[in-house]
Amino acid sequence: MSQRLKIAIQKSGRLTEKSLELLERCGLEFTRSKDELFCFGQNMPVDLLLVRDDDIPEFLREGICDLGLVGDNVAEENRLKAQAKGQPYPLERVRGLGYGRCRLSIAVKRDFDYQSIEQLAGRHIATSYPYLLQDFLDRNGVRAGIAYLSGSVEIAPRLGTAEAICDLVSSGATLAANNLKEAEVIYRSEAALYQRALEDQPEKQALLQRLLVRLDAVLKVAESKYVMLHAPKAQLDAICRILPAAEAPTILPLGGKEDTVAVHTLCRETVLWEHLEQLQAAGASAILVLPVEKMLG
Ligand code: PRT
Ligand code: ZN
Repeated sequence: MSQRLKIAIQKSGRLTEKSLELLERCGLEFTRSKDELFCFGQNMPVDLLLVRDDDIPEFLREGICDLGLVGDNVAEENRLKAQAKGQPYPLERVRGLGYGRCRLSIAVKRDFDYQSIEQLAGRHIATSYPYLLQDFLDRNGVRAGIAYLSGSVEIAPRLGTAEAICDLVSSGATLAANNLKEAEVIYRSEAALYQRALEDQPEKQALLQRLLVRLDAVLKVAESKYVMLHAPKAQLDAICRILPAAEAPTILPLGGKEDTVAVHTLCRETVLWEHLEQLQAAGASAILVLPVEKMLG
């Protein structure tokens, strides 16, 4: 029987929708129902396991699955834990996936006059990430107490169980709502593709390579936008310099307008509202930003 590649993704949480979407954009189709633990790959020998995100590194280590889409924060915490226990950690980060971005930060009460990490010496920090936190404290030569909490870390200072916390932050709204402020960013994270060692399984390895070609194409397209605009000829250079990671632009004449041209180009980095504002300020008009569906070469 030919071998099937097993990919673990989060069953239900912040990464679930984006992970499924990404795999679908790679052309994978599954017979799926969200409350099932297993999704069968219909058009390629690639199946899905829907699990808690914290279990993904362990599933990879034990060979229950071959690939996992998981936050770097979870993978790195597990790597440090294995390292501290002298256990092997045969996982490899294959690609960053660009979603699930967050940072692991130390936060203190808003009225704490925070200046430097030394101020945390001898204090208690509540966290769900004891190994990443310990690693950061060690690298900075600070000795502090770590209080492990599996959730609701942000309420620890209010309960008086810790003076500081170390938790994931994305918008910062949770910290603000709990009267806390960010003091140190100790780790930056995004969802990433991890694999276990597959050297002894050439069939699975070949499948992974096929998947990676598609994944790279999908990731490349994700940020790319096709931009069209009208530019006064005199401002053409200035306008082209604003376009992020732009290819050589196509410049077209505009019927009935001597001093204006149309500019078409592919931007390979995210086009932000700030870019559009700058383009407009430089004299561009009729600015269109179009998504790119597929791209080869
Ligand atoms: O049930 P399961 O164990 O699978 O899910 P979970 O509850 O452990 O994880 P989940 O779904 O909350 O997060 C999954 C992954 O998403 C994390 O491991 C991170 O890699 C990533 N991620 C990105 C985040 C956040 N952003 C995030 N903001 N994970 C959690 N948060 C939490 C944070 O802990 C805090 O409570 O959101 C709050 C802060 O958000 P802001 O926007 O208020 O700053
Ligand atoms: Zn979790």
